[in-house]
Amino acid sequence: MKHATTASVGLAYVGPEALDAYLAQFKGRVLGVVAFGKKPAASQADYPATWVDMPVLGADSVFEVWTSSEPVTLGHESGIASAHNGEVLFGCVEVQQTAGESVESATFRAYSGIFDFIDRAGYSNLLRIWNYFPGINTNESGLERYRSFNIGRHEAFVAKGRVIGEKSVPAACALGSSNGPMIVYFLAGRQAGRPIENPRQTSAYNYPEEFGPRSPTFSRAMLAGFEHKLFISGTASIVGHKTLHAGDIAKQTRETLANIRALLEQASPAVGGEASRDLHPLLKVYLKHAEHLATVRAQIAEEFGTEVQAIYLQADICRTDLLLEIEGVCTCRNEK
Ligand code: 3EB
Repeated sequence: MKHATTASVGLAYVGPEALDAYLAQFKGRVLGVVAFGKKPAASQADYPATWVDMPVLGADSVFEVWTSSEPVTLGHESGIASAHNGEVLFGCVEVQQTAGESVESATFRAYSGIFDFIDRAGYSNLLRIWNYFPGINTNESGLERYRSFNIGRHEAFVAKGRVIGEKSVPAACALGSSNGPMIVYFLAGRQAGRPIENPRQTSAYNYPEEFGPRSPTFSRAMLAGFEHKLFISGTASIVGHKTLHAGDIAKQTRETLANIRALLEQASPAVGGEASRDLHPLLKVYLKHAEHLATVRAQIAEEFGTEVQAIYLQADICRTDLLLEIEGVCTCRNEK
């Protein structure tokens, strides 16, 4: 791949004690900050910032910090706080479900607003999107909230002229938070990325109807041009379209890591043939049960080494038989 790109994007998971110093290094170049765990003190942040009410395992809180190699331009419109650097735009939005409103409708509103905004801003390619909302497995008016979310998301893609399929669905994840509004944040590019599917798994947009009236709209991974970032979607113990190893955390972890390994293998020719074992993803691990932390941490260290950077959060997963989900971000240094 050849890239005319100059601006690049950085990611770090930073503890509260180190946050101020870290941000000071990136003055004017912070794309966005997402807090997890304990609610952060109100700040007059001059960058997009949001908070997800989701417990961090082994710490009170952690901050996901997206930075830019170039100065960013800030924006705030249609409820979307944003920052962009000429190559990529970070945006975040808090979505309030109004009284009597379905998750489907709130999601449709949020996604339609995001598509309108990124189209106007000139960053029309959604690359990676994170979705967090409470009660993801709860039934509401006869439908699970995750399934209702999937309908609203799908309908917004269609309404805003996005073709659903290989070329134009972002990498994503959707997890259950403890409380609060739906939080959606995203990275969008001036250039399209390259979506990557997993040969071990049915593409999510082709899931059979037993998983809901509308399929989830995401790719398994997305390779973006700016400094060769590989965004690995939330990945779980699914082979084909079926959940495997219900009730067994060790086996689900092994299967999930096999899926991530398969995605790294798929991506490696596209990143200049960098061997998959040379790709070191930063990981964000969601566990349904806090008591599984030690088991999962040990298996991740076995797969990626003890130096692996990973944060652990406690979340509901979108299928009730899944005990964990893992997402990742890799920076691939080789160029072709
Ligand atoms: C799966 O593979 C597990 O709905 O955006 C993973 C990543 C999952 C993203 C989403 C859901 C989503 O189907 C769940």
